[in-house]
Amino acid sequence: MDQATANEPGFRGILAEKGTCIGGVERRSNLSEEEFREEYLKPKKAVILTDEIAKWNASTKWTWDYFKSEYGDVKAPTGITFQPQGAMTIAEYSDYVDRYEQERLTNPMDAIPRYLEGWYFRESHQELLEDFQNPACFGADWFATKFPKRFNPIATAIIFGPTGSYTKLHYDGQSSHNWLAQITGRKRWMLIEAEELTDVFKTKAESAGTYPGMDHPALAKHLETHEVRYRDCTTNPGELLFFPSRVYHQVVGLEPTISLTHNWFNDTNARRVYWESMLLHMRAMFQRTKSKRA
Ligand SMILES: O=C(O)CCC(=O)C(=O)O
Ligand SMILES: [Fe+2]
Repeated sequence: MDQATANEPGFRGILAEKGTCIGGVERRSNLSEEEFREEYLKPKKAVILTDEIAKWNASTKWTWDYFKSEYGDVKAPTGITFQPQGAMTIAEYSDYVDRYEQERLTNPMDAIPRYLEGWYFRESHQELLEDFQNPACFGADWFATKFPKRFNPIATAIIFGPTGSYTKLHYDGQSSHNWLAQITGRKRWMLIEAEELTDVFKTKAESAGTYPGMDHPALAKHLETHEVRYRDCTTNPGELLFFPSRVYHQVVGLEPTISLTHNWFNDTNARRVYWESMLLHMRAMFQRTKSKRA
């Protein structure tokens, strides 16, 4: 199993202390669509692809210096474990990360750093789409091929963070599948199947991270009488992690990192995605009507 080697605020959580680690995540290369489907997608199992990113322009092009020089003026939101901290330009954020890393070396810090948790560039900077491809073994992404365009969450984002930047336990919106490409730096992951936590996080909002992460009192209580099993893995530069719909994940950067994340779906999670998208749409409509009436 991968060993932690750096400052890891995210892993001081109660699950690391009281949960049960059941191993890492398999690394595979050269997977066919059929193999991926049978061995990972259908059994709802995570996998790390080791030979995908090397095929992309992004593997050599997407560096801190590249984004700073070519996209330095672009503004993106920053946050600390989903709490918004305001927008910064990529150049400002890159300088912030440099300073943070300097200070971290001379003055060990407990504070969780600001994280550029998602630059959703897909519509505003379409040229970046040339620098990567959907892994062929995943097959079609139904958000692109079968979903009404106006409801498409367009959930493709570049994430930048320093050592110790951290995303608290959640699973991804609309119960989509996810892949995350580790372009630079390493991240450590804790992955937990939703069934392990159904008695803990009761609402959709809680599952999506609108709660105090592992500090949720229901989790501490649950762990007194139940085993919660998790997987522990590290994504290295050049590796792409797939994890299926409704897998909780908690993530921490072991170094400064650049990652690309994408949410997708197909026949295996279509029902959930359509259902949740409809609920989201109805909720938004209801809010709009309510605010008009107010
Ligand atoms: O990389 C991270 O910190 C979080 C990534 C994540 O939650 C995702 O890609 O769904
Ligand atoms: Fe996520």
